[in-house]
Amino acid sequence: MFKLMDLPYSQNALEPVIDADTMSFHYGKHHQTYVDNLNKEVEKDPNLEGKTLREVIENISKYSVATRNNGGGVFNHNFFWENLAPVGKNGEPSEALTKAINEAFGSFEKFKETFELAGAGRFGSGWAWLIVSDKKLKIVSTPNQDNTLMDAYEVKGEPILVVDVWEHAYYLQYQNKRAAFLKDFWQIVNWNKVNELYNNAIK
Ligand code: MN3
Repeated sequence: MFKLMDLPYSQNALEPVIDADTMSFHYGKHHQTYVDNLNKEVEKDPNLEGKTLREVIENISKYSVATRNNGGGVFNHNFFWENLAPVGKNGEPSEALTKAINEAFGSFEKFKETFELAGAGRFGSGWAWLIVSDKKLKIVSTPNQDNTLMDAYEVKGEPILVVDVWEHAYYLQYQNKRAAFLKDFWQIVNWNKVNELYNNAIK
């Protein structure tokens, strides 16, 4: 059985970028529902028994559509919460990551712009990701709860940074202004975590 992860901070810790109300619904209701619905699939499919979430995601083509949607939902939200940290306690991109970003996108500003556009341009619900693919940085967006670790998804790579652009991620605070949420998002990126994920991904 899968469990809802503990948040690495309190529900108001990401204010003013993500307020406690949004966090309470997003983590306490939406994320919890993905966990509950994934566990319903575990009850139906003995092949899910004893697997790690990562194993399920990497072999998602073997499982049901509900497992893809809810397993992805659990994995992506776990990843997202760990990608965030309170304003002023969120570190900075390492020298190695900054160099790779400049090589891939021309400048840090251009990288941010491209990432924001990937999020803003995702029609409907989904995610924008910074991934390492063949040791190079790439920005992609995925629909629904898909990610680039899924064998069934067309783009492959190790995620290092993600932002949730489902309306539930921002609507209580930002209403229809997804682009404004994406601009504010940079204030709470946990660069220490992103640096660590980058270092592991290029090994
Ligand atoms: Mn969400």
